[in-house]
Amino acid sequence: MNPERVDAAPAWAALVHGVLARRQRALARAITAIENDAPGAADLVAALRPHGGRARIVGVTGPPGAGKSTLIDALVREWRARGRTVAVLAVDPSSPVSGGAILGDRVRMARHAGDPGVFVRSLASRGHLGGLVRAVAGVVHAMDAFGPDVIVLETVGAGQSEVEFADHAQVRLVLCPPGLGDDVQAMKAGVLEVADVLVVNKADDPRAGDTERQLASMLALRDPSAPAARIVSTVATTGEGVAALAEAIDAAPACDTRPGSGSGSGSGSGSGSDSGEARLRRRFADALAAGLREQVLSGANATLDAVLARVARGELRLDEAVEAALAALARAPAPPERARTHS
Ligand SMILES: Nc1nc2c(ncn2[C@@H]2O[C@H](COP(=O)(O)OP(=O)(O)OP(=O)(O)O)[C@@H](O)[C@H]2O)c(=O)[nH]1
Ligand SMILES: [Mg+2]
Repeated sequence: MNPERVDAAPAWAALVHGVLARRQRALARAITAIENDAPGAADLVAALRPHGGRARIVGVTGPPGAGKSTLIDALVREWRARGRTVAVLAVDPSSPVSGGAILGDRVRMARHAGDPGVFVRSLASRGHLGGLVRAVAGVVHAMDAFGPDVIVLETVGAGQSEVEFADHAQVRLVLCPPGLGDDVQAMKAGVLEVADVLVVNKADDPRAGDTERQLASMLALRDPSAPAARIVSTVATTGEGVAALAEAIDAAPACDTRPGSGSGSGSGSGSGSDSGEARLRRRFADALAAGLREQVLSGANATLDAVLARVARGELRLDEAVEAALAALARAPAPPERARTHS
């Protein structure tokens, strides 16, 4: 591989040009800069961002081993057969380095190596989830500027973070392999709520029918104002059901989740603007929850710490403390632009 040069900020222009010219190597270098939060990387993202807006962004989440990567591989083949170009971003919030799963993905995806219509990249957390969340947003912008027809975002369903990542997507797939048993109920309700397509992958498993029925009854309980979700069964290893899944993805209403992207940039904006608003609201809620969590855990917020101290002294129950904290935050003045960056 070409040794990466760490270019100074003036080199962004060349890199941006390379990405827009659809040179994979330029995109790879741009992503490395964003991932490493290189000096001026925010400028790079800002330069690339206006060039996006074309790709349909598909999020794929589900428990470890559900078959996400195998299914994405099968979808990539299906899309390529339909003449579409694809970029895949695999995100592993649980592992500090590109671990086994992602390495496996690389091997699996190697079959697409040399195809200029397929670009694959993975990101791991390196122990700092906040950094990863930021990097993913930037990388999606870079991939978008590169101009593929489809961007796929794979995230392991290992915590609440998958909802955050899935909210970058316009169409969300949640994999529910058979054999989860009661765990289907236990699956993050939030994840099921935001799914556009529930995929019963590993449909070659005899328990797949049960899973489908369980999911169907859970969907019936979903908030009726939520957009309808479909259930599709697939066998990723053989490709069975993958064409139908591609159709379901095309048929799902694409909500524009790109913040500040109301600049009329073509077909990326879908019909469901209400739903787009709801998604932005959820993204904000998730990001806010993550931010509050960081502040509570680090002890950086004196207001929250004061409430916590009252819990420790037995003056407040936990639920009362939450109310008190929310009330205290509501009284706090809105922070000025670029409030303190650390405490
Ligand atoms: N029988 C069967 N096996 C499958 C199917 N899809 C995937 N698998 C197998 O399930 C295993 C896990 O597949 P992956 O694609 O790596 O799953 P993943 O969800 O990406 O896993 P992580 O990224 O580690 O969370 C592999 O051994 C696949 O061959 C399927 O439809 N049927
Ligand atoms: Mg995987």
